Parts: sequence; C-alpha cells; structure tokens
Amino acid sequence: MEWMHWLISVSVVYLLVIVLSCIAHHPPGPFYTIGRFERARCTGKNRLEGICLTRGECDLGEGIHAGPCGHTHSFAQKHAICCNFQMECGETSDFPVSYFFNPEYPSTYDGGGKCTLYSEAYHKEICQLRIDFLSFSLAPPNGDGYCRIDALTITGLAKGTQIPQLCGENSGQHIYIDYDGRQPIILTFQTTDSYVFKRRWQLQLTQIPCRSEERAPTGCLQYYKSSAGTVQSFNYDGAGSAMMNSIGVSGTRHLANLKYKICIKQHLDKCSIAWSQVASDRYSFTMTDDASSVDPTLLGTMHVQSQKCRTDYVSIPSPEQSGNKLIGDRFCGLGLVPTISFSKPFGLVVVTDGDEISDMGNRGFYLTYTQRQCPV
Ligand SMILES: [Ca+2]
Repeated sequence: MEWMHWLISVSVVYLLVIVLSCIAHHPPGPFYTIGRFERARCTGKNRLEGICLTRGECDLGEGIHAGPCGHTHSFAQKHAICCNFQMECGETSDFPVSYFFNPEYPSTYDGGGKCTLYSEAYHKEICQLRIDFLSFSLAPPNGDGYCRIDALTITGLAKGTQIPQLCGENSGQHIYIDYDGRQPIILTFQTTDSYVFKRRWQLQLTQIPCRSEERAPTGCLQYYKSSAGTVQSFNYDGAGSAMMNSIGVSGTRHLANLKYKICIKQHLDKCSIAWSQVASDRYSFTMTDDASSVDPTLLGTMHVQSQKCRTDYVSIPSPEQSGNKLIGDRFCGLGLVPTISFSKPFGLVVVTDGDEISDMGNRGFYLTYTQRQCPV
C-alpha cells in the first residue's frame, strides 16, 4: 500500500498548489463581498465621502485616511477610519464612492493627452453610476457647440444609451449612467496642450444599487430630487462664448447634437411643476435666433412656443401657461414664459441640432423649477 500513500500525498500537494495559485491570482480582498454593502458611508475631515474601514483595509485599497468614522457602537466600527479613494489616470475604481481629479491636482492642468478612468460596478447588485462634477473646467466648445479642443467622452454604456461629449464649464452639474452589467463605464478626458487653458476636474463617482431610492429612473441623464431648484444646460453661463460659429458670427455656449432628459423627483402632495427663467439673468433662455445684436431688454419676450421649434429647444410635456393648455410642447427662441406641467414624471427634454448657422450668441437655458401643492 506504499504506492497508495504516495499517490495521496502527491494529490494533496498538487491540490494545494492549485489552491495557492488561485489565491495568488485572486487575492481575497476585504471589498469583494456583499459585506461592502453594509459598510457605513462617512464624510472625511477633507469633506470627501468615504467608507468606514479598518486602517489595514484602507491601506489595502490604497485609500486615504480621512479621520475617524464618527460615533458607532460596534467594537469594529469604533476603530474604523473614514477611507477616501482618489483615483488617477489609467486606474480602475470599484469602490462605492471614489474621486477622480485632474493630474497635478490641486493645481490646474495645462497639459494634453488622454486620461482615462474605468468605473467597475463593485457588486452585481449595482446598476448605476452618479457622477458629480464638483469642479469641471475644460476648454470651451467651438462656436457651433462641438468639443473639439478638450472633451470628456464616456463609453462602456448600456445598449441604446448615449452620453453627450462634455467640455467647457460644468461645475455643479451631474449625470447618471447605467452599467450594462458586463463592462466598466469608461471616462476619457482628452485635452489639447497647444490651447493654453487652466483645466480642472474633480469628479465624485457614486455607485448606486439597483433597488436604491437614489437610483434615477431609466432614461434620465440628470435627476433632481429637491422640490424646487434650478437646472441649466451644459456649459451654461450668462456671458457669451468668445468663439465664432462656422459662418463667422458669435457662437453658442450650448453643445451640439443633444437629446437627453432632465427628470425631477415628484414629492408627496405635489401635483404639478412650474418652470421659468432665472430672473436675474437676461440670457437664461437663449436657444435659437440672434441673442447677440438684439436689445437685451427684449430678451425674454421673444419666445417661440410651437412645434416649429426644430433645431434647438426644450420640450415640457402637456404645458400650460396662465391656465391655458398649449397645443405644442416645444420651446425655443429667446425667452420662456412661465410654464406649468401636470404631466408625470416631472421633467423636460433637451434637444439641439448640429449647427448654429441661423443663430447668434446663444447661451442655452438656466431655469428654476418649483413643485406645486395639489389642490385641496
Ligand atoms: Ca443649432
């Protein structure tokens, strides 16, 4: 029976080699479990969000120790720290919340080239990624609304979804993107160093579980959860663009070839939503026509509301103005009359086309919304 013992010993050693090599290739890190769901979120001393982890776990994920985790009862949590994850070009983030800053942060970046971040869902129960542009300043689009100098391009999207290429000034904006269940979402900043510009981006990436209240409804690129607030087009500013468009007149600030939805979460006891221009800014609705040479006091009165809006417009479903139902749902021109919609879910659709040849000096839109009480 000697050979039998020998055979068993060899088999055991062989199995051990296989098991050890598997562990070496897939280290059992602290994060790759459902347990990560149960980790408390925290805000660090640096005001960035993180996860409560032990020092060892934080180090293993190359995180930043951002102070104590706050008041918790369990022994393990008492010794936990708030751990931030700050990603660099070329890295993959599979953390519930992480940050992606420009190279040379906290300085600005004047260089060129590509900087890519991969966002991988950390668990199969993760459906969506929310990106908050805490800060976003890239070279502006050209006068026709194309991001030709700098751009943030997002790929790895679920089939049928489209995310516009972004550039210019977008601090304070956010977007939601669905994971497709197989591949990571890929964020690529492409910049041109021959264009002198102090670039800056600070993005917060938050992974959202499929069954979370935080998840944006399907098809909403932006999702606002307050009962009142403001929305604006990408690269909006009341000051005009310094760029010329393709026919050599003042270009636009808003981006070309957009088609996306801004959604508003309906609050309890709210039955309708009111939309209007931000009153302090005359240019807060300049979607089509000549906003450059017109007398600025006339802005706001030159509104167009009809299905004749075919180039750049916003669409508000089943709109009413001064108690009257409107026939069309599209709004363009140089002004928006206060408009109410009872249609649910609350929101608006943004559409722009591929050129600005019949427009001058458009900014886009900057609107306030207010959810309104149901009649008693
Ligand atoms: Ca246009």
